[in-house]
Amino acid sequence: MVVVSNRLPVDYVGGEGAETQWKSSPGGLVTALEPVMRATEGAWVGWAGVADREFAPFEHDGISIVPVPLSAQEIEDYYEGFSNDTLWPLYHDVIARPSFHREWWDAYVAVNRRFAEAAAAAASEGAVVWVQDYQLQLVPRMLREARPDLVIGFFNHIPFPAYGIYSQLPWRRQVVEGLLGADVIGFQRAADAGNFSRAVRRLFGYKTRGTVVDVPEGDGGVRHVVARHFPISIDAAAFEDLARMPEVQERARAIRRSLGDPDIVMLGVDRLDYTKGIRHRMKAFGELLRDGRVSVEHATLVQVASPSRERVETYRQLRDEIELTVGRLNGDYSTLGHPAITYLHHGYPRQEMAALYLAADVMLVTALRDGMNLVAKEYVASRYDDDGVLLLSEFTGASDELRQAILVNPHDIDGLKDAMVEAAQMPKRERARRMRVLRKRVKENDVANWSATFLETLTGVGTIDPGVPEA
Ligand code: GDG
Repeated sequence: MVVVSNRLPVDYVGGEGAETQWKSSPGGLVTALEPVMRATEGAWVGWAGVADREFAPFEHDGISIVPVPLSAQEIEDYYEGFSNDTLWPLYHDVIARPSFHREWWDAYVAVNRRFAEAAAAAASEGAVVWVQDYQLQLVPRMLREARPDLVIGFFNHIPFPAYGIYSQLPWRRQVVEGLLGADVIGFQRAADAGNFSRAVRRLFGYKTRGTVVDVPEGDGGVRHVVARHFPISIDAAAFEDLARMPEVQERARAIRRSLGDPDIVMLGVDRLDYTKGIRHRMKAFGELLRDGRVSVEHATLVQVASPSRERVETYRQLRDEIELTVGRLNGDYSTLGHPAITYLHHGYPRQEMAALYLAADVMLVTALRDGMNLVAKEYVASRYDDDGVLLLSEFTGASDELRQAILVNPHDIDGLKDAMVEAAQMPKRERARRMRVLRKRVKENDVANWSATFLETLTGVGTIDPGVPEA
């Protein structure tokens, strides 16, 4: 098996030649795929995270790593530009305005071709190749053209927008064509798969039956492509194990003490991204303080906003806005020893994240649009004590599964305020009842289950039943 993703599962940490050093960057995808990769002597194709450097392929922890080089200019145009300033805002329902630049598109095509070539060279006859995410949507078609023997899967980690929005993309046909090179195209939600099928029908007029798209081939035949949802998840057991560690529990108590021992700790954990609704939740919390519905002695908000895409202008502006809001709210409402908002612009080790989850009475996930949102699932997985309340935006993929959360529309600030108060006041029995159902769901569909389901579908193509129609 060959996995292709923008970033490799390892980071370059220095050294030259034989001294070159690498460190694993543990993420959900790596955890899920590691066992399969080892068992199949798999290869991982991706960028090492440093510009203008070529590295020879090497072995790391039983996985063969194939680095793809990117120049500083390509990082600007393909990654920060087309991926994160065109596709990202477009696919998240234009919450921010997407920029369309032809030079960015050219770089996207060139870089996708380089990834496809590297994958083609790494794959043995008849291998399974699994391409990840929106940065590499042209790779499936390029790979199929070079290597018709391969079985090709693609998984889109972010939403796929409705056609009215998608159709703004000047290269809308090329992108759909690129994706249709795969045998199976996976999405987070049934609605995303539905949006994709509609785009296929509108742009190409191909027939779709349930989850199957009939793609005409040059020889007059038809190739069946499956487009359906495979909701991604987390390594739930690993989060529970972390949360059960005595030192993590002690750390959770210490966190609460350091916040002035309030009755209610509310928590947000996000990459600092405009899709996550951080401003909306701060506005709602600020108004609750202003209205006197909560006081800083009673409730406090901790916001971890891990640094992200800091070279993209929209992200710089967002950071300024959030930091202005935090400063104002703290200036207006904090008292000595009782902060209104504790804002942390850092990344933390996973153990600290588990302690934060345990310390939080209310977890605020107020994304305006989010493919899945793993933070919601991590919170649930950590709460082995069946306590805590998850407040979850309807616009996350996670809300399809986590129905026992308090579901909110984050654009409705009054509704959000009421939901925050409801969460803070929820009786213990009700909290436990909801959390048990949420936990059952997250444990049943963990990330191992996700990858197994995707790969079973991929290796079973040809025998696929059209199944039920997607929404
Ligand atoms: C994309 C899609 C989809 C965050 N800060 C720290 C930290 N994190 C970890 C969280 C979580 C992950 O990063 C974020 O995952 P999310 O799913 O919440 O969001 P995106 O980064 O936008 O991910 C999303 C996902 O892909 C998977 O398909 O769910 O919809 O947008 O795991 O815990 N981890 C650590 N320190 C931090 O400070 N250790």
